[in-house]
Amino acid sequence: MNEYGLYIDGQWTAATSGRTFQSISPTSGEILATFAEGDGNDVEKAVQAAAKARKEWRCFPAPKRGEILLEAATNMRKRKKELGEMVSREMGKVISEGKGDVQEAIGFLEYIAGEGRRMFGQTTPSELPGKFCMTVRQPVGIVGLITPWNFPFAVPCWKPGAALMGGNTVIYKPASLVPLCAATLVTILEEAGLPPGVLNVVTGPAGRVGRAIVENPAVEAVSFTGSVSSGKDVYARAAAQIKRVGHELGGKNPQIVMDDADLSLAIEGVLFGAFGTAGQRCTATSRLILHEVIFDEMIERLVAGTKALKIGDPLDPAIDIGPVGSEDQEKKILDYIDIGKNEGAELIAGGHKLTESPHDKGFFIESTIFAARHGMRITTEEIFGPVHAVIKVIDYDEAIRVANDVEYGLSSAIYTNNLRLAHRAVDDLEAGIVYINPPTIGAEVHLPFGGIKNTGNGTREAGSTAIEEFTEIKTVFIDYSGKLQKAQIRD
Ligand code: UN1
Repeated sequence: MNEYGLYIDGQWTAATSGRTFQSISPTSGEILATFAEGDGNDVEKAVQAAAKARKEWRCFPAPKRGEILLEAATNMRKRKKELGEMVSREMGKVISEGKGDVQEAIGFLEYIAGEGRRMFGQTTPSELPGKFCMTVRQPVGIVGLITPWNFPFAVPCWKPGAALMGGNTVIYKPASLVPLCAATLVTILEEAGLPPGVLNVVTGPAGRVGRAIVENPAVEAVSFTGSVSSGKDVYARAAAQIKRVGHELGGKNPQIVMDDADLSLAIEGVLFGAFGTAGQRCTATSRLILHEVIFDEMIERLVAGTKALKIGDPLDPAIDIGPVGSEDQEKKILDYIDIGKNEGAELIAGGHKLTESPHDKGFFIESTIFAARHGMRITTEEIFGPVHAVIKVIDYDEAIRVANDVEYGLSSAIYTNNLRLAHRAVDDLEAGIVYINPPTIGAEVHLPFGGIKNTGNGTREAGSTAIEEFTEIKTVFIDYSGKLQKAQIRD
């Protein structure tokens, strides 16, 4: 069985404590590999390596940084099937989505590699003659990146990809449920030519490794994807040192279906949005908000569609839904199913853990639907699992009011053929992402990704905004007039 150390200064090394942990398949309980369990001492070593590599990487021409990322993308493309299977094995999403995860990583690396030849600043006239004004982008410095387990290749490419492109050196803490995918990504970047010390990986628990990264004074910026409660903790600790933070903290994403919508399309959309990745996406459709006129028909079709979903081994292409990510994850989801029942929501599909063979060795939960009332906990709190709440409304205005009445604002969707309502929804939905007639999942990498309210703090990953999170703007004035000119000083 494979054993992996921490990746510091281009070397795989044991943790200072000598401790290890294992990556375990959520499907079968099989141990996939053993990893070093780092702590604050290891973070300090990683920071020293990042500090040493900083100057060389900063001076490495941006187009050449892009070439390394493009080479990594090309190698991932060649290995897409193998890497997709690794995602399915380690994280549990079905193989089509495992390959989709890898495709998203490839797509983003290809996109961001091109940023090496853009990294645009501004040029603008001066208020004085013989003077020139411009902005240039510079690296932030050493950045800390903390990634989630639900997209083991895609999100780790969004963050390190953009951070490396920006010329930063990186301390990277992958989620402890998917260290094998993280270690594999590192080897791909190393083979593509990333110099030692530029990307340093410290695996281990969030409470020790994550906190040490956030609190290390040499780490100048942090990018974090996770829960609102962890995000608040990261934000507060970083604020004490006036560090820049980029947050993506989840969602409670609604799909509204109006009375004029194409109902077949809306059903297909919600089944994919709610139960794809077993509902374990920040963008998962966790609420279906139905106009009362189409409510009964939609419920009937939704329940039939949900019951037809096949749950099982994510490597089997005939399977629709894999296991949930871990035992803790399973417990949290089953607790929410109890909460839904106790608060009086009507369980209309699923609701149970599957315990018979072939599901007995993994964390399999039936795709679950509640008919609920807005305001119940299952309609406002992020569950991050295959549990979906349906809410009846009387009209567009109530649909929007319900959709917006949560602390999150990541993704949202409306199904309607009414052009006027579609445009109004773009204005009215409080979310970073709005879909008109697709589900809430499936954002494309060349567009900004992120949310408002408690989902985010103003940054956007991916797209043209990705580079903004990881660069500082420097404003430059060049006076070629040969004399002292005083801006603003005049009558
Ligand atoms: C996430 O769930 O953290 O839009 C990311 C989507 C994917 C990314 C999800 N492209 O569903």
